Amino acid sequence: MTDFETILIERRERVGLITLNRPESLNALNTTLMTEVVAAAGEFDADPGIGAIVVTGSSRAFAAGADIKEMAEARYPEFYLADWGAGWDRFAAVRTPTIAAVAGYALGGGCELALMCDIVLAADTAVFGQPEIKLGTIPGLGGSQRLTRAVGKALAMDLVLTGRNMHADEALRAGLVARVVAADALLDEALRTATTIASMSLPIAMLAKEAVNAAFETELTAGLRFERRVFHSTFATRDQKEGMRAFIEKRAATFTND
Ligand code: CO8
Repeated sequence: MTDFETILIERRERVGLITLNRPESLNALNTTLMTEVVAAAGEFDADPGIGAIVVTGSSRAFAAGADIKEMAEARYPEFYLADWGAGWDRFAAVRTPTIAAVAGYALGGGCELALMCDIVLAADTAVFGQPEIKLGTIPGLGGSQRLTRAVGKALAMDLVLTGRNMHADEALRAGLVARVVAADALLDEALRTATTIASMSLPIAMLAKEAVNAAFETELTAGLRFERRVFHSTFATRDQKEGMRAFIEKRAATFTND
């Protein structure tokens, strides 16, 4: 895999690990980092040997937001013409299941990057927030959209309008986070969860992800119909046969992504 400047990449058996690595700026999301995360996630996504992707930061910060120093003097026409930030859509569109392992600050674009992932696991040190309003701007990578769908209007408005921080326990209660663990157990927990997901049939996991995501984009009747069609389609795979036969024969299933 390509050498990167702002991230570290590892492959742990069937799990791809992306570690944001700009410690001097608390992993602020600059254009290079965006390009590199999108490239690394794209390479993992194209590799059927990878069944889940974990994105993490440091113990101090998952990411403290978009890089304020990079964008401070930008003006509307250049941002608009470049459709600045749109590259992150390619990360959000990755089909392989993704897990954000969040310790420390996940603010602004950092919180939004976590929300682009399928599962957010948090250390008890994690702090989430959308402080953009304090900088004279608003969230631009999903903080008004994915956050609102994750936690509801009341809390999203509270966070986006006051710019206050939310600790891990509140994020757990609000439904932004799936699980909170001790900080020193975070990466192990994320890798364990990713390994579990990666032990499933990859095409079935991708279909499951697509079906859950459809709940955010369709009304209920269309979503239920989509789910049923996808459920039916799983019966076209050998992995469905293997999974059900293994259950009946009281043995562990061996999936082949077929
Ligand atoms: N951008 C650039 N540099 C940063 C950022 C950032 N977001 N956050 C921290 N840094 C830098 C600091 O400037 C400092 O650098 P230096 O040592 O050179 O001064 C270094 O990281 C360490 O930071 P602090 O000294 O401030 O560390 P503290 O422990 O005192 O404070 C905080 C930590 C509370 C996290 C503090 O750094 C902070 O408030 N950071 C900014 C948080 C923020 O406002 N984030 C939102 C940014 S805007 C955004 O994310 C918009 C996303 C939408 C993108 C739209 C695309 C279309």
